[in-house]
Amino acid sequence: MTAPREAPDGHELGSAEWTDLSAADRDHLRRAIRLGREGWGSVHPNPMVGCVLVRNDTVVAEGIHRSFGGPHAEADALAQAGGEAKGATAYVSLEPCRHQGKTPSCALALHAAGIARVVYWAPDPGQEEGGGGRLLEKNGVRVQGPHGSEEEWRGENPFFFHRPQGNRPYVAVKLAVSLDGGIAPAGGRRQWLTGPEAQVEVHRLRAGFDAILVGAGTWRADDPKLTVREWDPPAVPPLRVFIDPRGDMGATAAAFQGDGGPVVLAVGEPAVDPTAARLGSRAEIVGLPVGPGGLDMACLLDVLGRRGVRTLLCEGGGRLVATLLASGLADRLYLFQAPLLLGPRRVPAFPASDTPREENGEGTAAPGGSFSRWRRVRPPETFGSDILITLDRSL
Ligand code: AOF
Ligand code: ZN
Repeated sequence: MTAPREAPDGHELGSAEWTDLSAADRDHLRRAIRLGREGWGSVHPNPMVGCVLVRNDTVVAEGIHRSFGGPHAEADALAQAGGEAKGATAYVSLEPCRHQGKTPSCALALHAAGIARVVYWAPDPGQEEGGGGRLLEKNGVRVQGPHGSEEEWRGENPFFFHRPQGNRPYVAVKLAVSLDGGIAPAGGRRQWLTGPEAQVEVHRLRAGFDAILVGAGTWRADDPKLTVREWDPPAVPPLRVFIDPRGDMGATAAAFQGDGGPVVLAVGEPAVDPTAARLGSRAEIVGLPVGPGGLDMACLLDVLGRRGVRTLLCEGGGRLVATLLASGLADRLYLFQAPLLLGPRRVPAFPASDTPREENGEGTAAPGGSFSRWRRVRPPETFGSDILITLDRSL
């Protein structure tokens, strides 16, 4: 649709530490990483991978893993290069796979095509998939990799490098915040904080997740559809999950009109039967234990994980986001900073009651909470007048 976003600059990718590589090597490797990003929304749960083939300082082909089950980046590049691949160097953002999966082994394909040298970025952690680097070396190909750190690899391919805990899906949180730290004007009225460019980016992000989640305050104020409208729709539209403790969502809600992924309503256990009777087949009703802080989010994530949701994007509101952050349930934060002030009666992004508390002034987290550190994944990006900061919870 649009060109893949620029790769992080060298510093952010730690390429200064790629000491075994020349400046030209680094450029080609960064290009491979950048190419891989075109797979967002269509390759998961596979990783995003790009490949650049270079012979005599000339790029002979660029390959991308474009769709789940489709050719890997190396196969895509080799198909374009034909005989030009002989003696070339392959720059790949992931260690070429050793195994025969849905597609043949990339390590063997590179060797068979006469590739002389392979430079790769991230190792493939898979039991069968990994080890392609060693296989290539055994076959007389010069191999340089991995480069970078696990945090960098995870920053680029968050789902692929995620280490799941139980059934819990990978959880990203998106929040648009005013300069004075609000998410909505007084009374929680609907108001777009970010501009159209940021909205497109949010739809692009949605396309890469299995499910989208919003809290009760947010759907009451916004009546969102949670569909992918401003980006190429993914093969499987994301599941749409609404928190609705009392089962209040009406059949006229926008989510029930038109197309979109299935709708899940997460309600308190007592509301299950009446809500199911009222909404019929419009929504799947999930009953959750109700505690003092609202519905049990860990339980919801467990249920969704068992239902096949591997990745989830929470789009607010503030209370839900604060709960996920404070209870250590969020892995990534997409923070859009919008250039406006909402004033003293704004709805705060992080309501005080839900943020982790210091106890005894010693910095211990509130029960279940954690003062987790967050690491910026890439330099801040601008979308129109808004700034996106992407942060991962440190390992
Ligand atoms: C590569 N290059 O472009 C990708 C790789 O079932 P398959 O054949 O599609 O294999 C999927 C696995 O292969 C995936 O889990 C990951 O380990 C690796 N992905 N490897 O050499 C690529 N996408
Ligand atoms: Zn492969």
